[in-house]
Amino acid sequence: MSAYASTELRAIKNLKQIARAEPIMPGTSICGGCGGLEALRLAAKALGEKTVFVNAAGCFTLLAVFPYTPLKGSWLYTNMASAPAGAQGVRDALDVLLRKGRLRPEEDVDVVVVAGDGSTYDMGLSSTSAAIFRNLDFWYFCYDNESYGNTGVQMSSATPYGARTSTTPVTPATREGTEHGKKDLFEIWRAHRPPYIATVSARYPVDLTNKFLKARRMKGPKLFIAHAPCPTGWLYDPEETAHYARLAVDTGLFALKEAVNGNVTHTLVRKRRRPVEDYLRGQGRYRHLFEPARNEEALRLIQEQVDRYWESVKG
Ligand SMILES: Cc1ncc(C[n+]2csc(CCOP(=O)(O)OP(=O)(O)O)c2C)c(N)n1
Ligand code: SF4
Repeated sequence: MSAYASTELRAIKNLKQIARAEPIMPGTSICGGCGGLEALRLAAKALGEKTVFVNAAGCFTLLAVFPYTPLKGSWLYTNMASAPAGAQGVRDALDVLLRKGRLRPEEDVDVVVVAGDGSTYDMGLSSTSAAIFRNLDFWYFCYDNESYGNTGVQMSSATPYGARTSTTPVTPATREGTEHGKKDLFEIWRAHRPPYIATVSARYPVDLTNKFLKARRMKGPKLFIAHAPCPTGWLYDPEETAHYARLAVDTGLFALKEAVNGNVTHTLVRKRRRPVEDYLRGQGRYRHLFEPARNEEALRLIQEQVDRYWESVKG
């Protein structure tokens, strides 16, 4: 049960109302400064202890290396493509126990998929689509570090245009590194008509928490895409994770929004956005856009894409 149950799941207004109890113990094998871990920590506060995490292979698999886990909930490890299918098995087993009276309703637990963008946008998309289609009652937490981080920062279909990865290096023929844009996972899920979809950032913890509290009122598939700055893959100093997490939102590159029964609302709309360059500059994965010469065309394309997105939101 959520640590917020006593407030009857009413929206919180400020940081002080965020649960103090720490759901993730210190001493994990995750890199220092991992932005995804901070988002999961806040999510776990809102989810509470009665949770089964169903994890697709990736960086966060290091959160549960038998017999140790820093999380209070249970943990089930699956291969990259099958976490939603694993979640279906766990939910079905819980439902059978509930039906047979071997589990009391108050003992029931939430089933939460935890997966990186490689599983979420690529390998696990088919099993996710099937789980949403079956209206599985589960939560899906994707920490989107925009690459296959655990295996050496290869490109995923969540890697943004212009970022360098180990499989999209910068060469005279590929001056931008990654030439594709990010898949629109929010819209892919929305086309399946689940009750709840949200994007979240650990730098906006009140917004993140309220989205989890709101989703608790809904049964069925619930997606959270957490922006996950990754010092190891994005090549910046680990102490700057908060800086880049904030800039992603403040430049408009990462939009904070939700869709309740398909209706989209932006939960933060800035009157003035910072230029995207403020976010790109300083990350090693974008260095080639600035040095040895500025790639004006690529920088303009990225800015225009963001401006177009926010223009469409107004309309
Ligand atoms: C079917 C399959 N292919 C490849 C692998 C090897 N593998 C393990 S973790 C990983 C990267 C996962 O990337 P992502 O889902 O983005 O999570 P991250 O590592 O970034 O946390 C890969 C390719 C695997 N476990 N299963
Ligand atoms: S590689 Fe990136 S996402 Fe993975 S644990 Fe390290 S900082 Fe986090």
